[in-house]
Amino acid sequence: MNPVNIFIFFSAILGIFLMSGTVSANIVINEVELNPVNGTPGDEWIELYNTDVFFVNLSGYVISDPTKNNTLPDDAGIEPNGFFLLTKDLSYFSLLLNNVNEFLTLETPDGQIDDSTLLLSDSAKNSSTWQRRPDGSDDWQFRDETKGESNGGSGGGIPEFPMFIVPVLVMFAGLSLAGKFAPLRL
Ligand SMILES: [Ca+2]
Ligand SMILES: [Ca+2]
Repeated sequence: MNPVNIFIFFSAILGIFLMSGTVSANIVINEVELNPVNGTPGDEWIELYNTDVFFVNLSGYVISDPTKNNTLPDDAGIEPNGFFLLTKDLSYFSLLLNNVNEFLTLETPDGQIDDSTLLLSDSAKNSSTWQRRPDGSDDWQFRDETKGESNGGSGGGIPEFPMFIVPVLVMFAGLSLAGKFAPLRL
């Protein structure tokens, strides 16, 4: 195998490795209403966001704060780049959120921490919420709610490099290994 082919081959391996990093489920706690309009207990809600481009089954995921937790049921799932709301309308969701110094974590079914929030406080009984802006980013902002919808802002989303480059690298590596493509011989 000439040096070019070796380079392409290892590029493909690297691409597959990078792609595998994006294939793991990546669900984030995207928006949190700790203190809803009128401050009614039970009206708090949590918005999850799927940063990946494939459906994720949320069965067995656990949303928690330091003293309470809720496990998501078998029929819970989230569409690619979609949103999932945890509200009192769901019979299984009964997580009352603290207005002050609330800290939430999301665990995968095997107990791995998938995401967590900052230490959040919301003293105003209005429609302002804590939210990642843009969706899935590390930038938390306290602003008007976007329940079940994008938090707005620009940028964010999944890294596009692995998804676009990997199929190309794999194709060239395959052709190269098959001896059908050898554009440069050093
Ligand atoms: Ca509020
Ligand atoms: Ca939102």
